[in-house]
Amino acid sequence: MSDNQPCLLVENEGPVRVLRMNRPGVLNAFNDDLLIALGKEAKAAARDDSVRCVVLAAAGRAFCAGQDLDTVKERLGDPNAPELGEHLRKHYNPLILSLRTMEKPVIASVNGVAAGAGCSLALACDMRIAGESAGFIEAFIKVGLVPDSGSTFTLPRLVGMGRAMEMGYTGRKVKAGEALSIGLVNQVVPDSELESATSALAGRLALLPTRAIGLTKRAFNKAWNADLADQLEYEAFLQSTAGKTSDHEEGVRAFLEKRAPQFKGK
Ligand code: T3D
Repeated sequence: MSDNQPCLLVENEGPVRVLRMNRPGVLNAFNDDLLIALGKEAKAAARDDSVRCVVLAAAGRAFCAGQDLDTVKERLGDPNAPELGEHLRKHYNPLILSLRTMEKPVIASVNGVAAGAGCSLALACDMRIAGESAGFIEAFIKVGLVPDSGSTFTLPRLVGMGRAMEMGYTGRKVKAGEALSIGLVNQVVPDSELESATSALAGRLALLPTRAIGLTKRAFNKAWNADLADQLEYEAFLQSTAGKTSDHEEGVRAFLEKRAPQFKGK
């Protein structure tokens, strides 16, 4: 909670579920309440068939400043405090896995700085749309830690190992323009247009064949570690499933009847 406000706001825009982090006074740094709420709502959105796109967004001038360092201060010197690895296993890792495996599109709407695990959270989403004042900081090194919450996995796959190592070693801020040029974000828009541009993108994605998007996500996830023969076989397996969906039938009929398709996500 911040000032008796919920630390996470859950908003529905038709088939789009917006999960908005709401601790603006500390740049939406993660305390346990926020991590638990995000983990719970990510799972709920994944299960809810009426939700066809999920947006992670944030209140105030930043996206998320990573782990709340005030809670870390409380742990310093306390031999009974939860060990960092255990804290990751309990809270961060399940959240990142939920986002990466959820069979619907997940967008990060990055309104300002995304630092440490906040940067990892944005990287775990399927796409990133950023305001001009957004910045990405692998801040872990500044507090003597290693990138976690999936950054060592997602970052080199997005920008290449050399750039990922530079970001991880130095913790320098990559601003929105550079982030776009190196493939870290999909789109940069003026800050004042971030909400409307995010809604437009999410709304478009939510009207597409959601089952096929979910299967596409599975295929891309597996391809990151697969060999070609295995991946070809996996594509064939997934296509058998996609080919049985009503959205596939609707897409083909709409094409032949020269009309816009009405996908239902089934
Ligand atoms: O614990 C585990 O389980 C391990 C997991 C670790 C994962 C991690 O995320 S480690 C990395 C933690 N995050 C950081 O190290 C980032 C710390 N923050 C910053 O470096 C800067 O705040 C930013 C670069 C993000 C933004 O700078 P700036 O100048 O725009 O804002 P600011 O003035 O520094 O911050 C504004 C307020 O937010 C300020 O509070 P105040 O002075 O107004 O009362 C600041 O203390 C607070 N804040 C910012 N980040 C955090 C924070 N408070 C607690 N924890 C934070 N991470």
